[in-house]
Amino acid sequence: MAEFETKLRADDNTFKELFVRYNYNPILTARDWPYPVNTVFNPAATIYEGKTLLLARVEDRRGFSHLTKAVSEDGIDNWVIDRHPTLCPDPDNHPEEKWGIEDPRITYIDELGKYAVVYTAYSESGPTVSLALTRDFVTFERMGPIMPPEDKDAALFPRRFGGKWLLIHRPIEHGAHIWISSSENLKYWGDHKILIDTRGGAWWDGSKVGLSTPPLETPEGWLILYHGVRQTVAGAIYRLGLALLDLEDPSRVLRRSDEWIFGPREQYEKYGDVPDVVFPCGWVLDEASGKLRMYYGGADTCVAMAVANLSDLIDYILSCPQPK
Ligand code: BMA
Repeated sequence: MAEFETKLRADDNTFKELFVRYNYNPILTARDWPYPVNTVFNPAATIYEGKTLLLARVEDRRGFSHLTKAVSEDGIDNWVIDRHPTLCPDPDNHPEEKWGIEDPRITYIDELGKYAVVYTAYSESGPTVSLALTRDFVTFERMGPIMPPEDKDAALFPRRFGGKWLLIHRPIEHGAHIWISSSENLKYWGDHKILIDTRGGAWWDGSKVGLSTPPLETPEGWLILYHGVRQTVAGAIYRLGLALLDLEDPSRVLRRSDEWIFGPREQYEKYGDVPDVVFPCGWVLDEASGKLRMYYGGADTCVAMAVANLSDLIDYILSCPQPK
């Protein structure tokens, strides 16, 4: 028996995970919320006034989502949660938000001195990508839908390339691939191009792919974390993979991981409203330590965190194949 246990431990160590889960996951659940909600998941993340700010998707008991912020000094615990929703759907002025707003991604845009929050607006016309700008996460300037439905999983790059903004997004029809588009004014988008395709068949990302966290600028290129979905007879499995985009022309994919690097394993990832889902919408780099904190939804029910060394992620993605 003792020998068996030693063997098991040895086996556990043979595969070194790039992202290590926080021991006290989940970090936020519906029970922590200051008002009654069904679930809290898929948070965006950024640094605001030196603190970690999460903008979580909060689903009420009708099934509609809104966004509420939680702020922490160290990004790990002692979260201070807004007493009321931070950003609510506004169906009177924005009918595309009738069934809620979901899955935000935050990018700080230096040129504007504002944070861009790109989120999924949901209504009977299907999910679509909407944009709001804010300086303080209290008041928001809504720019409305920037893509026609069906589209989701979008985030902005923090700066222009050759005078144009770039957006990564995922139109749903025709294979559910990840696309990249450009704009001169953040409102009207064109030059649409497939960036990362679904690989079909047996692949872990065979049925759908979508951007997870906003692109992270590194000297080697833009680091991309994306989710891939595999449909099985038991349902869908949401896992994560990495890609690297060219620094000056992010429509060029330099590398893409063949294997998934993080997937549902723990109770809070495997059991919940939607089983077998890990779904990050934000990550925060601690420059001093080089540690990257990824915040993700577990099973569409709670918020969890996992940490990686950025240098390990870069070493790993540079060892991955160049897509043909
Ligand atoms: C996606 C989005 C996510 C969700 C995931 C798993 O399409 O709706 O918000 O976490 O499905 O249900």
